[in-house]
Amino acid sequence: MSKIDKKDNDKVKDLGRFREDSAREYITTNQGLRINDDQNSLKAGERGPSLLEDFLLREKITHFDHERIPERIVHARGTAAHGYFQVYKSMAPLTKAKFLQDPSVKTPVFVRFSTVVGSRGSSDLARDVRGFAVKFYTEDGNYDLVGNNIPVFFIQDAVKFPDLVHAVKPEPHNEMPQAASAHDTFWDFISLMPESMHMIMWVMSDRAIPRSFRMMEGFGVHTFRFVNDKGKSRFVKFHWKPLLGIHSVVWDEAQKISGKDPDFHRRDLWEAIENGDYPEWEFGVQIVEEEDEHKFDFDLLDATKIIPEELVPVKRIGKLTLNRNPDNFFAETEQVSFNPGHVVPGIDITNDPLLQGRLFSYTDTQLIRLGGPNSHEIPINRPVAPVHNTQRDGHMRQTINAGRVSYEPNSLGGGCPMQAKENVGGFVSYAEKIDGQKARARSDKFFDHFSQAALFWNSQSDPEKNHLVQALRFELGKVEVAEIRARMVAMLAQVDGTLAGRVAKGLGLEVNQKLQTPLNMSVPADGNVKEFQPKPLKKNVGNSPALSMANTVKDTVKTRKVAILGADGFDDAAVTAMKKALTGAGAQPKLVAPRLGFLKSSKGAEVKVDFSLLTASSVMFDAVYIPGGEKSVKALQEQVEAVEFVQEAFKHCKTIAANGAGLEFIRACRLANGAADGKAKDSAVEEGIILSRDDQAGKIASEFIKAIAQHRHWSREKKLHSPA
Ligand code: HDE
Repeated sequence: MSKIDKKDNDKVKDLGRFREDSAREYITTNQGLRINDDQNSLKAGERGPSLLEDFLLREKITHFDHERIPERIVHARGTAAHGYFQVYKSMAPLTKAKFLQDPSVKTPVFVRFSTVVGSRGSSDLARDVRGFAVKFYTEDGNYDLVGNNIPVFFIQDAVKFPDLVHAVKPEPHNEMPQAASAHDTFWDFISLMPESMHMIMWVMSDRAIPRSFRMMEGFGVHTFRFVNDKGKSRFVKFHWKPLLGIHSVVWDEAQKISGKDPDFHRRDLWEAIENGDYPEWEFGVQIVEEEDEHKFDFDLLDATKIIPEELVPVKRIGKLTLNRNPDNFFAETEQVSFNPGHVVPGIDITNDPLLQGRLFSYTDTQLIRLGGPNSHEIPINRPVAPVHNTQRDGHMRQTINAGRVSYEPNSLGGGCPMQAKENVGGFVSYAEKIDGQKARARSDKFFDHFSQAALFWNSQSDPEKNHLVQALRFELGKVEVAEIRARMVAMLAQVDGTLAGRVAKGLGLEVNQKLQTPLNMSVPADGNVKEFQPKPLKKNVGNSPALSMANTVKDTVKTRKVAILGADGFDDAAVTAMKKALTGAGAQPKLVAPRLGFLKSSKGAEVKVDFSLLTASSVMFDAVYIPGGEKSVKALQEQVEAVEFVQEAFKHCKTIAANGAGLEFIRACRLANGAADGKAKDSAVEEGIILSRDDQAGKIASEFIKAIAQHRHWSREKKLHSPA
């Protein structure tokens, strides 16, 4: 048992000793002086000027004036939770990392999810990559797996990161647009960066608009190393697999959520944890033996490439559970600082040039964001492993280092603190053999920019392909400079002709196959200047089912939100039965009505309304149910918001159910095709529309639940849109 475990096996990182509890306490100054009047500043007479001597006022205002710190340059918008990680069985043959040895040990974690581009106050539903940063408080020190929900990145070398971020952030002259890549500077940059094309496929797919943080994958992105206690190293790629499956919203919905509830993802995570529906992910690893380093068509050090799961399967080795919300957003979520350089014995880095740059960047950025070199002492960042070294002083130092000795070697401190040999947990970098010439270059294999982009495209289902095309049309449609649009279409043509053709059609363009890449910048190791844009390797890239969300888990409605639309006189028995069935399956039925307060059911019972039609919208729900009760249905029909609610749920391909008099309401909504023809049958008239004349909701409940578990019913899309 580890030290953490001996204390309390179920314990998450204990911040208790830092937590203020003001219950039944007097208000004080920061010096502990009790304050007698916190309503009035000190004045020369009741109507006189304030006095400079008012130290109470000055302390309070000064503190307030300095409450804000710089937001993160990227990943500014985020939310986080505490939890724990448990390995399924000892990973000793692969790694000596202590937190991956003993299945009975629960390692505390703090996980922060984020968007990349927007400011701290921007919407959760921007089309963007999501950060997925995990801090493991292990007994060997903190291990940070600072990943994303997309397994590749835009660029191959850290030196391009400032350019990428400048291009995607709001444009510098007018600070527009906020939290969006749909503007000229981003696509100008991308259209000149063929290496970004694989990533572009992912960010233009629905992966970039997740339904929930709890329903997205996570990836370490880079290739790392596992090292076991015999010193044997293997390459490893890290994955997080959500147990609820991978699901997304649609773009129209995302834009509407941004207005209706910009905190949608933050709220979703918070509420799930408050409700005891703890989010879970399995930890997966892809292992590549050292001797197989060069057996792939791509370079393992290239962060724009994945190792397809069909080539190297993902082995699930443990589980992450988030079970506690932070007490204070600023103290924990804002002040947490991650760093890919925070590793533990058994896990090591590789020469991926993107990772190498990150190893510098995180400490550097935190020096200014958190105000000095002591941010590791902030409670959320403190390791549970003891810290001893000869670093001293600096802004806001918390530790009181006793004694005279702040250097090593020393004799006055008895030689302490001393270096740790490997057998007592000392970190020893993997002794990789390096033999090369200094060069500003990349290996040849980095230059296949399109094969994996094509692999991603080929692996998508038809609805996913349609969404990707629409996303590109939207983004490029917002671009003002025509040459940029044309350049992007030419770039897409290198990935797939049909893709480029469809995007071009939406933009009113022809596909021009000729790439216009004016750059000539790479010097490979052999010294020959290589064209920046090599000929794409036209390999048969095949298909990887693991890349399509269509193949994800669809067997649960756990935590799904279902709106029950009702008004006074709703069918009591039907709602009771439906609520029972939904709750039993783990979903969350919510009564949405024309007004707040209580509704009177058909039986005269008073039932509390959860949301009014003014504060709720269908984009906040996964499915809708319209019960019978003639009075209720009539009232809803007169309410345009209720009709829109169902029409929008239909448009976004969500499951809709109605029975008894509820069918009248469905008719009034004039949904496309069968569902609107006024001849609702006793069976579903269209995928995901479950209708029954019978008053008893119990009869359709299980069908309704099965349909909700499918997440969306894309077949309906064809009827709504002109073909994408
Ligand atoms: Fe980051 N990144 N990044 N990044 N990154 C930051 O660190 C950087 C990259 C990622 O919730 C910053 O403390 C460079 C890839 C996450 O606090 C900064 C490069 C991946 C978070 C930084 C990358 C990430 C950050 C900004 C290219 C996925 C949020 C604030 C070489 C594997 C962590 C901060 C949190 C944050 C630099 C590329 C993930 C500036 C230079 C690839 C999840 O240091």
